[in-house]
Amino acid sequence: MDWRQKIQALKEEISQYRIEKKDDVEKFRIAFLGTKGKLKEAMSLIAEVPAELRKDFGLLVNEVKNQADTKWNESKEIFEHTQEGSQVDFDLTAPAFHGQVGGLHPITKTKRKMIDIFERIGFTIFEGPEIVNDWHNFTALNMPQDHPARDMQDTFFLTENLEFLLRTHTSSSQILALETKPLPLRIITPGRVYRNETISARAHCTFHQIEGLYIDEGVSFADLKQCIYYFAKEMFGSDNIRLRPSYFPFTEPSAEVDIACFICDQKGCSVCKKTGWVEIGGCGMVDPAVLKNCNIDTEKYNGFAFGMGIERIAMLYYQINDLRLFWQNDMRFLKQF
Ligand code: 2U9
Repeated sequence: MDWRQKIQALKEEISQYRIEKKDDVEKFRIAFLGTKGKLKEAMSLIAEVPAELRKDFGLLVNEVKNQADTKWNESKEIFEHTQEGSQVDFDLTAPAFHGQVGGLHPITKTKRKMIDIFERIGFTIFEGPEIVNDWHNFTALNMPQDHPARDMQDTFFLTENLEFLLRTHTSSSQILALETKPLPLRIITPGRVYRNETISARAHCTFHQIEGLYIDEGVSFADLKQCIYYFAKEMFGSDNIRLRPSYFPFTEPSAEVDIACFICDQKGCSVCKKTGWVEIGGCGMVDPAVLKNCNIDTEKYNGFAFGMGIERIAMLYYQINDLRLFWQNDMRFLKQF
């Protein structure tokens, strides 16, 4: 054994030494730190060390001395109040077991990642209540009385008169912000929403959305497009997206946003249903009727809005094919994130 191996062995011996009762503390000191102890012995190894390595030797011996000092001091503290000779049946100087720590749910992780992206371009978070009235969820959003989303079958109404309900989208929070916050306004509204759907691999009665709203003077569709491009690039690493004309009562013009399928590289797969494109959300210029409902001067202000389902983004990001997995709390699934 050369000097390095001998010091290494001493290090190991110190760490393995079991101090189980008060007497062992003094025994440990004598064995390692005493005037005839093993550290003194180790120091005499210097005779074997070539001159150019003596600095390394000094550092190593010092490290071992500190290790022995720490173990001795900690043990002294532990056994300070115990009787001479009293014994415990476990090693109080052994390193502590740190146990298992939990992790964040994939929906929380996706939500935080999405929020980070929008915060970087000036959006701030606005959170509204989950129980809302008809005005905030439907009427102010230009949804006529006969709009299908108002159907009793689709919405969880809370009162017989259909006045209060569980929000079906976070747009209700956007209305609240428009009514209460000064302009210009640039907000995102992350949160849970409720729809009376049959639970399947693709639908659930509750899910999460992030909607965005930007109201200022002279906002253009090009601003909206850049915002969506930025999100797609930051979230999925690609801004190969397309906007498909669509219809929503609260935006005009409206569009659905698709991203080029990165799972099959647009060759056609089950995720993009062989179309090469996957939908990630919807957007549009806020309909002036909605702004008027919130007493906003539409001669001066206009803006854009967008909406996305967090589960949908998480499914694409992590390549998960069944929405129900998010709710089952199966550790085999959750441990993967
Ligand atoms: C105000 C004005 C306009 C929010 C918008 C969408 C388009 C949209 C869906 C995406 C997937 C809902 O979760 S989803 O099913 N959303 O397509 N949402 S524009 O428009 C607003 C919101 C508030 C005052």
